[in-house]
Amino acid sequence: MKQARYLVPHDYMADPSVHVFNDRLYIYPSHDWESGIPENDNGDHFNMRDYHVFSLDDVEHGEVADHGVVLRTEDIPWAGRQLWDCDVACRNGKYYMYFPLKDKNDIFRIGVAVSEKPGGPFIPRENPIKGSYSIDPCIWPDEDGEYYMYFGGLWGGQLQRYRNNKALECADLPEGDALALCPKVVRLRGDMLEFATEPRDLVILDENGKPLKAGDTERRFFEASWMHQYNGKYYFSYSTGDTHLICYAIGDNPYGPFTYQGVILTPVVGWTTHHSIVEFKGKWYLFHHDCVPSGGKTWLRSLKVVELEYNADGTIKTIQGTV
Ligand code: FUB
Repeated sequence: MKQARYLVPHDYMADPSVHVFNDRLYIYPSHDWESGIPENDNGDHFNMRDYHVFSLDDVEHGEVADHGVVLRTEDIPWAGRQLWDCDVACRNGKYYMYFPLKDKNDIFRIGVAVSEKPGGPFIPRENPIKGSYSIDPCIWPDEDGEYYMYFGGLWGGQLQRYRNNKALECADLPEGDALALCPKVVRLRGDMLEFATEPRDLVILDENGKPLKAGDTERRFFEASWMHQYNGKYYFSYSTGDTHLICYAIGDNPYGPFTYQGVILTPVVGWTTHHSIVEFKGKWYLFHHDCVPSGGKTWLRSLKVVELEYNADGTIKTIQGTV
């Protein structure tokens, strides 16, 4: 599959988190729409208000089933605005959706909603996860039986408003030779509803074993965490935001450290780039989005999938964002 396939041509969907549940691929995207809010660096134009779930059993030609609206802001008791990139995990037969949403004070928190089925609907909890902040949760069910959440995002994602899991008086975004802000990793409690511990920094090292610097904007983390495993190694992938790349780093365990490896996806048409990587029926796929169908409107993104390939040494072959 050398040419990417658009998966939901009749609507705008972005930020796909994709998992195999019961031998079927389930896609959990953000749902873009034309809300009329002008574009700015804070991401106010990403004013999403609900989620759909999609599923399919053949990536290249299969029909994409729409499970309909599975969660809406108006059903979330603590909601302010902006449902951004979510993820879903299955534990003990229940499905847990993790979503970033601004609360009534315009602060991003991460909430949980629960379902008996992968296709929802998901019932939200009364309050967000205690101690949660920022955006883009990604859940990794590890072989050790524990579930880990990766999260964080710069600029509109508000990560620069925190240090050591505490809110700052004023946002502080490092620059130049200062160390880059790290994505966060935290183990989830057995009931999947709260953090089991304090979030930790997930450190990304360069080829000399030094943590990436803030000015290294083509390699440092910006948003869109994803985790997968290949040949026993942990692959942490992410967006570099304002340089529009999907990159990856490899580590030996869920906490890292991880060492930067390279670019998975070159820039797509649009501003944001966001992805997930999943193996299905013996092939690996990169799910992502671009703004080609909307004619380049950055807030109206469309879901795509393309095959992903590894080199013999375990590195990933770079995919052109234009295919
Ligand atoms: O969709 C809103 C935000 O845009 C996501 O949370 C980010 O990762 C970026 O794709």
